[in-house]
Amino acid sequence: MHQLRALIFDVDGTLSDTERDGHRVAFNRAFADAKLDWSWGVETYGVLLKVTGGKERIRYFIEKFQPVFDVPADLDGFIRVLHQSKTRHYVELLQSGAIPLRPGVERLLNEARSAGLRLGIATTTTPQNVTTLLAATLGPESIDWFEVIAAGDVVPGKKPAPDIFQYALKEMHLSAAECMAFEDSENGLLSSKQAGLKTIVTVNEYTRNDQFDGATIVLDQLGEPDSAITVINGDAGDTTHVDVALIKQLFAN
Ligand code: XBP
Ligand code: MG
Repeated sequence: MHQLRALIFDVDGTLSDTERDGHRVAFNRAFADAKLDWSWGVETYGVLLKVTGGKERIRYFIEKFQPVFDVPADLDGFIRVLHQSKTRHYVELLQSGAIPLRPGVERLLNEARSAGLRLGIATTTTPQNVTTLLAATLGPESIDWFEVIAAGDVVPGKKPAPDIFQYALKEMHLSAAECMAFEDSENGLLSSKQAGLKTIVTVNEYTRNDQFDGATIVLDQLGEPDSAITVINGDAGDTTHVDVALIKQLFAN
C-alpha cells in the first residue's frame, strides 16, 4: 500500500470554469481581430470541446464546420498566429479578474500544502494561461506551490492521451500509485486513468453528461465547509467538502 504524496490537478474546468467565459470568448475575439466571421456560441463550443487543445480545436472547426473556407497554403502557420492572438485575449481576460477559481480550490490547495502533500499540474492548455490564472487568483507566489506545471505542447499527445500526466509524474519523480489526480472531463479522466492515477472528478456545465467510468468519485464541486458537495457517483460518507482526510480515505480504498 503506497502513501499519498501528491495531488496533480487539471486546470480548465477543474481549478476554474475557464471555458465558456474565458477560452471561448478569447477565441471569438481572435476571430474578430482576424476579420473572420466565425463565432463560437455556448452550445457549439460544447461540441468543439471534445477536441482538446486550442490549435487542434481551430483545425477541427475548419475541417468539420467550414466546408467553404478558403484554406490558407500555410494552414499550420495560420492556426499558430490565430491561436497566439487567442492566448493574448485569454490572458487579458484572466488579468482583468473575470475568471475566478472554483469553490473549494483555494481552501484545498492550502490544506494540502499544510499537510505536506506535494502539488503538480497536468493540463492541455498553454503554459502562460496556467501561470496567469494562478497569479490572478492566488497571487504570483502560488506558481511556486506547484513542483511541475506540465502544460500544452510539452508532450506529443494531448488528453485523452496519458502523456501529460506521465510527464508530470516523471518530473516529480513519483509513481502513479503515490498520487491523486483531479479532473473535470471524460478526456481528462481517460488521460489520468491511462497514466494509472486514481482520479477525483468535479463536473461542470460542459462535462456533466460525460462518461466517468473508473473515477474514484464524481462530485459537483470540491465544496466548502458551509457549502456541501453533491456526490454524483461514489461514496464520500458524511463529508460535506473535499479535504485532505477524504482524499486519503478515497486513496486508500
Ligand atoms: C483544456 C483544453 C484547452 C483549452 C484551450 O482541456 O482543451 O485546450 O480549452 O487552451 P483540459 P489552449 O482541461 O482537459 O486540459 O487554447 O491554450 O490550447
Ligand atoms: Mg479540464
